[in-house]
Amino acid sequence: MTADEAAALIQNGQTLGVSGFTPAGAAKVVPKALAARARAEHEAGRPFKVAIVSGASTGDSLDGELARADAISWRTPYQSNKSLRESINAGRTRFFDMHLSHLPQQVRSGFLGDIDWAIVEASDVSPSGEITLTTSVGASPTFLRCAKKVIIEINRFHSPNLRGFHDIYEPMDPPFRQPIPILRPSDRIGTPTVKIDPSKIVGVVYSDMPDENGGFEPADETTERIGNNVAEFIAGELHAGRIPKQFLPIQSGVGNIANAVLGSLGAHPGIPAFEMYSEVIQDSVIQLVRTGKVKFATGTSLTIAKEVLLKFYDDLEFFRSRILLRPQEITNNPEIVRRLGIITINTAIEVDIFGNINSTHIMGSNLMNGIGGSGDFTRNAHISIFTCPSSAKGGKISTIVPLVSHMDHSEHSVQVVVTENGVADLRGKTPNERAQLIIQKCAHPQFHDLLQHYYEMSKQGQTPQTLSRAFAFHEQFLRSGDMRQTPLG
Ligand code: 0RQ
Repeated sequence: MTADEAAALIQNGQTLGVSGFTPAGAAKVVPKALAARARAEHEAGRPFKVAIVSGASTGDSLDGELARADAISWRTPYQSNKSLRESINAGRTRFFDMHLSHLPQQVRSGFLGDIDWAIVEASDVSPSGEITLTTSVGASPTFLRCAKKVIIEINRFHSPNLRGFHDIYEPMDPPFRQPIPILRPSDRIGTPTVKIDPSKIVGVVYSDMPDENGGFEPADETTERIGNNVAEFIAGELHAGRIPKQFLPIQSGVGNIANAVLGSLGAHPGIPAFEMYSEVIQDSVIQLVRTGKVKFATGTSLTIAKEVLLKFYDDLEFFRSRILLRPQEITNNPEIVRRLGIITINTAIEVDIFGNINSTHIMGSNLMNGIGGSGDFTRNAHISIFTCPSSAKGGKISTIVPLVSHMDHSEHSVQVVVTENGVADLRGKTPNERAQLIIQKCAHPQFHDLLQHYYEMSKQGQTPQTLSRAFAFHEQFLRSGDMRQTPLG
């Protein structure tokens, strides 16, 4: 059927489980048609909004188009789209921010209500209901199994030879759950396709749209210094024997900084060729697989620029034994993250002097993207690292603050903080010691005195804090647009 015919089947108030983990593998043409339908309904004076559950973020044809059509009533578990962010922060879309590994089990358990439709991008579907996915797995196997009805978008932009790049495994739910038998990143435990009852498939729509991945900013001096600091730290840990000589798998977060950090890890002579057990496989990983520095990479999405993906498809047989996509419930699974001993590297929006991390909110109130998989990995890591530049917005914001304005990862989960200025190794350190380390090693020199003053005036108890001044930096920014003007209180 056409995308318009598929969109016409969807009713106001229904819940859609959509493919997509980042824009990779996201449903594209049906959501776009649905946005047009919503606009037409609104113009006719009728309400039209749907609830959207995805693997993680999606592309602009889904989250962007639907948000601009004011057609998303409720959204979970993650997003990174400008229009949707605006809709959420303005209160037009209700957003539920959740750990990505939790999503499939919560869908199966009915915590999020019924899934009326699964709309899933595929590279192939057989008459018996065997579905080969494309550049992401995310939560699609669960949506396909749990949804009442299914629409498949066959995307001919993708290689028709993707069978074998996916390892589909859905654990049994408690009390019947078994150990997940992954002992090495490259272990395969499932099937290459998702199998469903074909009678649920009410439509197949064809498309040829590439994934809507934006490229990355080239590494600048700051991100390069952050990357080098991370690489030096990890090489030092290896040298000191705190990372075994066989090395450990790496997880690296999303965004520009994460992409630059991976580039630095790849270039560092003291770091051996390594494996990745991660969530998102970004551009820099593909390059490192080509050079042999990354021996194997598994994730739930292949989030790479169009040109990089086309070259990947040219060399598909080279990558077949080196890249594997799994459900997010498996890539982000705490059991496996802890068992494999993953070194996790994620990005913070702000860090406080005690090592608490805010990954999701700007000035306490406004959502940026969401917690994503950062909590799944951080809490269970062998070594958990957070990176960020020491300042933002041209130096007007210190990313090191007295107290985070929203907390996603607490001091109990965060072991190492890295900025372009240095590395604060927080393992075994008290809150007082942490504060001194983070100010001295990580803060921007412009903010040293302000932070040190806050610490000195607060110095008492296990965790020194002056509650009336803890958000003075944020309050100053909201007043004048510049944290540097924060008065010494
Ligand atoms: O603003 O977009 O207007 O330029 O925030 O910041 O420095 O470009 O960083 O692209 O790496 O994203 C935490 C958002 C970082 C991301 C976050 C402003 C800054 C800029 C973006 P502009 P950068 P990145 C899963 C991993 C949560 C999910 C996660 C994220 C914009 O990494 O969403 O970790 N993480 N998933 O100027 C105000 C501050 C600011 C600030 C930065 N303190 N105040 N604005 N910005 N700090 C696990 C995987 O395996 C993938």
